[in-house]
Amino acid sequence: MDKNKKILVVGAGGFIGGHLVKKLLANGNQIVCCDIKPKEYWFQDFDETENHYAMDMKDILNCRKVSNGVNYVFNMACNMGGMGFIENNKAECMQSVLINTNLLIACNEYKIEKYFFSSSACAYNIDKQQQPFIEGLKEDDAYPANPEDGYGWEKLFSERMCRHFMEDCGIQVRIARYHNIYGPYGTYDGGREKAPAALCRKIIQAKKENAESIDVWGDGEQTRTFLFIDECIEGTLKLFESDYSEPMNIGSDEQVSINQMIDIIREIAEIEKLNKNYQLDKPKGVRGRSSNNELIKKVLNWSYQMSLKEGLTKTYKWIENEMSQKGLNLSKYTKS
Ligand code: GDC
Repeated sequence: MDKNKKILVVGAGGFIGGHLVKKLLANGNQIVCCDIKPKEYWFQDFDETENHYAMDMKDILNCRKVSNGVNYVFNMACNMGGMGFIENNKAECMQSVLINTNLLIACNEYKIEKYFFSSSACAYNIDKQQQPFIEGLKEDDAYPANPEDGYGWEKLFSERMCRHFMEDCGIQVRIARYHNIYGPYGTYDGGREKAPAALCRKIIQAKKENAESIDVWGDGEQTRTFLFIDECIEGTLKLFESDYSEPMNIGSDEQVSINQMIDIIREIAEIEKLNKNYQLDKPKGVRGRSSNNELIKKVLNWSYQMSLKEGLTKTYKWIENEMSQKGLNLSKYTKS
């Protein structure tokens, strides 16, 4: 990354946005950060950056205000969460289309050089994710379109909006489809947490209380691939610097069932036995999801390295430490 470039990170107070800002700062870039969340809810907050707290990027005036004079824009902002959130807040999730739309309009007005959009594995056709262990989803598998209702439709639509701003207006775009990114400085309670953080939290709590079981959504046989945050940032920057403008998977291919992931976390917690209380009426999402990583290997010569166990160990330790300092449900930003 050219350190002379001034970069806007939208969603800088969030999980992936915060890690991205940290990396870009280390590179020496000048950074403008903004997020709809007030200051106290930012996961990472740096003194060296120009920070705009509680700034709603659904408003085009705010998009114009912060896009003026920057070279690059990373759109890491959307109203999102794990299955518990996106399944029950589809209208909220779809409104993130305004962030992408207004940002692209502002970026075109100010002739910014390059635009990054953080898309999701939820953009993939759900018909291809009905079995627990599936072949990895290739980028082409998003079409014919039948994505996750609400959140996934917004992602797929916004991907296409990026494509057409590139074709019609000449903005360079880069689009990543993230496959369940996890790690420290993310949500672990409050309703928006994804499975890795939620299950770490439940096991930490069970250990503390000597509980014999934890609640698990579904029958635990549903599968996913998960990618550790540091590797997500590495892949993101590689993609950004490349000349590849179509959507690209950024994920691992270590596909595990939720039951298998729970067993990995149980070992990290050094608990011998833990029963699973399956809650079949809770949000489950697709039955099986896995990332095919051939394209990123071919185009960027990049692959993830970290095992799920290693990444979960780092995540577990961070959540354990947070819970011992702050407890549960203390600082969760739930208002959209
Ligand atoms: O929430 P998530 O990580 O989202 O859930 C994965 C699976 O884990 C689901 O089948 C869910 O039912 C199961 N699960 C079991 N127990 C629990 O306590 C729990 N909490 C949670 N959250 N899940 C539990 C995600 C989206 C993201 C993002 C990624 C991209 O879908 O929610 O917004 O875009 O996909 O890959 P997941 O993987 O279905």
